[in-house]
Amino acid sequence: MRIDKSKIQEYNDALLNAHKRKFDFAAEHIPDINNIINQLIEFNVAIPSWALGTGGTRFGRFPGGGEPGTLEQKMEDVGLLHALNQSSGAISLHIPWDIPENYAEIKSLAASFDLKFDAVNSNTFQDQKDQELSYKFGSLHHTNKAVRKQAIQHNIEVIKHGIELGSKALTVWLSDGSCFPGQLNFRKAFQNTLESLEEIYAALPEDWKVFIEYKCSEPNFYSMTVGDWGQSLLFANKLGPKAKTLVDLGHHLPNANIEQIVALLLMEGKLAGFHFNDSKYGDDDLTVGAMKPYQLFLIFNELVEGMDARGMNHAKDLGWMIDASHNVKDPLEDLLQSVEAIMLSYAHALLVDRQKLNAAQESNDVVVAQEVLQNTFRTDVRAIVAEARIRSGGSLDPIGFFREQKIRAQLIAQRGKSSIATGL
Ligand SMILES: [Mn+2]
Repeated sequence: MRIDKSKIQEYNDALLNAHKRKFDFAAEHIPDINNIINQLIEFNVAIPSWALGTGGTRFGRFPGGGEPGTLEQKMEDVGLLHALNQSSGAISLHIPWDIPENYAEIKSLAASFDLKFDAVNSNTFQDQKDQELSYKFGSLHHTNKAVRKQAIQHNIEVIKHGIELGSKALTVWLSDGSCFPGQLNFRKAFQNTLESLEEIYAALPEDWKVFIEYKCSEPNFYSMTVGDWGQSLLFANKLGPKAKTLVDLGHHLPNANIEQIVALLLMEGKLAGFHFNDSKYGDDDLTVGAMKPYQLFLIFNELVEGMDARGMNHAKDLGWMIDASHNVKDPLEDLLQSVEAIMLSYAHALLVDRQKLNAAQESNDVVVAQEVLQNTFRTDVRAIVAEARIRSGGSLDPIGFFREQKIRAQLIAQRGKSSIATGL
């Protein structure tokens, strides 16, 4: 379904006076507020094609109805999110869950929703129907060369789909690893993976990148062949300038200092981008900012500082994507919450008084350094983010609008109560 822009306008009009008061108050002491709003307008977070249906756990899945059953419907859903928040202008496809059949049609559909194609994602963590060889014991690291070959070929296929759609990056996440001590020769596993990645790297077009995602555990519980940022960076450095490390917030051991990892990867020019989610215990795939909003702000603080130090474009020079889907919420409402949390953290990071923070760091004034960050974090920037949203044609209150317009009920009416998103 498509959102009628006049309905958004109508809904905004009723809320405008109250918003204006909040915005004026929030903006009062920010000298370059328009510059900050423009940066917020530029910033977009890609939505993965698998986040539009209800996720599940291994215990069950409880779909809420009206889920997108085709790639076209998934794009419609991302278009809907983007119409409401003006910050979700890209979709990240997962192959083979979402193979486009007609590139020209899919591209023109994307253009009609003002969507771009973000990184394409390969999948060698499952066996597909009719697949010749199994990935039970891994893919790019497999002891059997024929299995590695099959996985390499799949990644090259994914690149080909991406080229047709205008993507510029391939994300490789491997479930390769071992569940028991002794199962694997770590060095051989690394070398097999490197050789496989070299073949994939050689198939990348000139202006493409390969993002190497790491994860500390799961589905393997003793070792992961790309288990942390050190391993990913080793691969990225050996492969060359087109290879970079992708950070997924849920893929670390508990209490890892992700902001420090980000700072150093950026310093090395090796940070590919982000998969946003939140977690309490493991790879929980919870809504961004739901558990550790201060950590998210600290990460954005390092991102903005580090990108500015390298003269990078915040909106374009890293890949930004949500990677979460869970069991109990309407996936579209959840994605609106996640994007909002990201925008709030980004806004906070833009507001940090860098001069004061730098001076405090240089003079080892620990208290002032902490004050600078915490005062910023405790500033209410919701009206600033909302102002950016309405200036670009979005809704003042995306979730309020979604509920008022009964959008899920409309989707159920169109697609049916039992329509299930493909892929998950
Ligand atoms: Mn991820």
